[in-house]
Amino acid sequence: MKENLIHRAIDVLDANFQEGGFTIPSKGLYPFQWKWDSGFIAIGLAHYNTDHAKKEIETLLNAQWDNGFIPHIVFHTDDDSYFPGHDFHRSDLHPLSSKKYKSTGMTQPPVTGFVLQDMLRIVEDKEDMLDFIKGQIDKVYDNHVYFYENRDPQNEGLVYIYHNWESGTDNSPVWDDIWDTMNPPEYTFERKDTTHVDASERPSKREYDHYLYIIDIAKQNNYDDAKIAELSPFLVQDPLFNAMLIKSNQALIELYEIIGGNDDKITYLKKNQERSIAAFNQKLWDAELGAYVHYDLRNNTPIRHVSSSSFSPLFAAIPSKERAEVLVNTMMERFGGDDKYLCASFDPTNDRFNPRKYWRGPVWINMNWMLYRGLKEYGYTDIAERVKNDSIELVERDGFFEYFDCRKDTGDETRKGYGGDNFSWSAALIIDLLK
Ligand code: 9YW
Repeated sequence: MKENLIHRAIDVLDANFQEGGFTIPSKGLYPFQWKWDSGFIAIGLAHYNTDHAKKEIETLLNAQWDNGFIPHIVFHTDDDSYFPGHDFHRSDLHPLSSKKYKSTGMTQPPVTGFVLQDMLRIVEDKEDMLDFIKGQIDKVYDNHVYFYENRDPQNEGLVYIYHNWESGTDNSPVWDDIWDTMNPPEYTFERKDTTHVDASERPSKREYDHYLYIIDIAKQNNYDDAKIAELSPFLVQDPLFNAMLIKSNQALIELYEIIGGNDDKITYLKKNQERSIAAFNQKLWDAELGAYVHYDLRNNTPIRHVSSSSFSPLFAAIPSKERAEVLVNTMMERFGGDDKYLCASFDPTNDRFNPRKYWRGPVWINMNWMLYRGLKEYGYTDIAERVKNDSIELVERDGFFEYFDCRKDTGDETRKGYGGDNFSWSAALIIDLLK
């Protein structure tokens, strides 16, 4: 059973690996290279094809801009099965964007630092991997410097995202609060996602109007970070994004310590790490909800909802033992009923919860993988095992889909997962969970 699932996962990853040296998340639906997908995919690849794992990261980092920025999508080909493509995003507007690769002008959660450390954990030939890491790590470091120097206008130790696509959790109900503050024009465009996936599992047309409008404002300002901080209607300190930065900071510190030298970089990272963790605990913790929440920097107000992003700080060792206890209790009370798989992407007790729709409720394997690791680290072994087993059960029964219904009984005998099929990070992280 276990070996069979691993073989099927490997088939998914191999079929999605492209000649250009990267892996598409899902054929048709997502035909390019996505930043945080690449990281999770490399973790899976490291278990059975070190060359592909290294190539995945190398290809992504080749598309880095001269200011250290790493884009969220690298458009390696002219595939027109995805909207909005490179002609809408226009990365060339930024003076320091890559001259070689077309990309978006927004980023995604900074996972690459901890991914390098995981690749080292996984492979047998540590020396060979360390050589690879030595050749790449400074690019990831530059990316962290980019964040601290450009995405933290009030110098708080927390970085902002300016678009919901930067969060990785595209249509989370958390963003509804922000959509309420905006009134974008009605755009005319041809959706592609709904030609691949049932529209009931995807964001609405009106939500896409918001997504496009925020990009238009960034483009009018040539993707200038300071201008975006000043003008973007969407400006958020996201707990998931900042937890990934903190997790990756720690990985970079530990990797540089293994490599030796680099004292100035270690000092810079440690200084920011301390500030970031303190600010995270101070600003993003909601004592009443017993969870970490998003902060709307544009409107100066916390966005008080519990989502799977609220639990990601466990993976980055951010909460104290006591606070972790409160957080895990919140999770079990709201998300952990016997009728549900862990872990829904949005609070099942909230009116906005929808178990079928993308980031508004379904289970995502990447979030579960992080949660599993975090829970284990804090000593919640039984709950961690449940998260792991739930993930495996869902994939085994429903297929290597993009997301999964969190309800044990959906009333549908022929149930399947939702979104894209043969989805790369679901395959990659199942391999890591099973090994
Ligand atoms: C889109 C590729 C990406 C993920 C995101 C996920 C989805 C793409 O797919 O966004 O067009 O909306 O939300 O996290 O990186 O797998």
